[in-house]
Amino acid sequence: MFDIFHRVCDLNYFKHTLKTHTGTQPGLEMNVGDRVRWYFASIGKFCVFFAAQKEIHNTHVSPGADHSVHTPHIHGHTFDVSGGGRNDQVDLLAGSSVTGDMIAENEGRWQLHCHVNDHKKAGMISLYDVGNETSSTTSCDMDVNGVVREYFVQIEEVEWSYYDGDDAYTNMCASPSVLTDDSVSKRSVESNEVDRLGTNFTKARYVQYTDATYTVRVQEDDELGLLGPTLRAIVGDRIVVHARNALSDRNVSLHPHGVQYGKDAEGAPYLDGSVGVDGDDYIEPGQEYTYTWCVPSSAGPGDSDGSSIVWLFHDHVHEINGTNAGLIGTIIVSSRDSANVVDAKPTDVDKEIVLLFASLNELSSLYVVTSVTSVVLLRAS
Ligand SMILES: [Cu+2]
Repeated sequence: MFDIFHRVCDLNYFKHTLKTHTGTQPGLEMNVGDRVRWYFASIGKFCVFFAAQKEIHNTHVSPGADHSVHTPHIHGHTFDVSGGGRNDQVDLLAGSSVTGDMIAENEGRWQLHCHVNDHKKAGMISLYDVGNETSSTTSCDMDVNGVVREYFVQIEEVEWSYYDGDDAYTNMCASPSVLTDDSVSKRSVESNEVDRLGTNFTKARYVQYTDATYTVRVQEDDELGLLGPTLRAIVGDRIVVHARNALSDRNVSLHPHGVQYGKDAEGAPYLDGSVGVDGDDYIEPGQEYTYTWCVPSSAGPGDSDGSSIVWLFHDHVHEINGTNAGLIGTIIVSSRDSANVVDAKPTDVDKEIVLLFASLNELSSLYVVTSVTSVVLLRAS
């Protein structure tokens, strides 16, 4: 039996909202074991999330707004996009609609939000509730052939240069040879215009180490750039991430997409009844926390995916500022029938390259004050 949900949200001129109240949207409630069909749709200047049992028409169409790309993302579950593989978020252009089927299996209050930074910042956030009418708790059972994949990740402050001074841009999308002289990228790094901050910034990164002493770093692939380590697992495994916050004065977290987690391993503080209770929401400077993430079949490739699937993990304490600072990494999950058990890589892929396509806004970074101050001091000297 499918629960068919309908929900209308509005975008007014300045605010992107899910027409939410403080708390869950009425009707966004389900129980463990329910089969749920999500309808996501967007139409030009306003967005429509169909996702609740009864339809409530509260749509306001306002003139002028034109932010019609949305990426609604749910915490706590994944769904199968009709004709499009497994995901926990969808891409919506104006006039498009996407359907996703999921089985509610993770009890708790979970966030539903647009992953476009401006939209999230403007309030496009809601919650949905998964109750549990049975006495059994949500399980995180490993496959009999499953493996515990253990990672040691330290969150570190780094001095980062987008341009190394030679004929190469470090960790940018393009090399100088393919940029025209008036391109924004080239002007950003080469111009001395006063409104340019230059190429060197204080950033934060997830850095992988071999063990809990955090002394020996794991060799990184060059193309990762700012990206954190690629965490790997095979369906049926369990991922254990020991995380240590080495930043001097900022709380951080690791929030994963795709994999399954309980409220003690979500890494996202919001009004779900567990803020600050379990220790996962934020790791204070100098502190450590261990996240345990399960990798059930819903975290692996769907029927129309290839032999592996990639998910993000990122800071969710200051989701926008943290990711702009560089706190982003990936998780690659391989299917059980085509993975190397030792390294969890898909056996039918010769080489994997993980690339991040993102516009990092230094003015929205955790370190904006540090970076701007150092530029001002440098110019004053
Ligand atoms: Cu989120």
